[in-house]
Amino acid sequence: MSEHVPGHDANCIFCKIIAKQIPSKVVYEDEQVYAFHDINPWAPVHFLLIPKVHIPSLAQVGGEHAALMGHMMALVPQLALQEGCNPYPDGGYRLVTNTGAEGGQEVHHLHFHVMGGPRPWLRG
Ligand code: DGP
Repeated sequence: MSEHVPGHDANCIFCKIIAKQIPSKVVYEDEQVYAFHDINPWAPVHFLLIPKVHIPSLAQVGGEHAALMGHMMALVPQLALQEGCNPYPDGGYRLVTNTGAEGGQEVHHLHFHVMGGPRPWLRG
């Protein structure tokens, strides 16, 4: 039997990763967010940064999430360097959030892909 936890979707794979019901390679964790290596990396550095609260996608983000979004954006440059992306401007990284079916979203828990490292890997 599973207890209902506010902000947690028991059927969501990323909520299960946050709850440590599915193993992942952690990059960073605090009370609000979790970051972990993508299981299918497209780049030498590829991790996902997600809020712990279940938000299906960027389409559901509103003003009430401003502080959380600011926290996540401020973490991106710090975690990118921590994970081995080279410094701006000769290095850098790509930040992507796929949103909805036409945006190519497969996992419906908001996530930011952070991808970088030496080329060639960049598409488009
Ligand atoms: P998107 O298309 O933006 O929804 O990408 C979802 C990403 O999530 C995809 O790059 C693969 C990754 N992913 C899916 N399932 C798992 C998992 O169980 N563990 C990890 N580490 N990554 C996963």
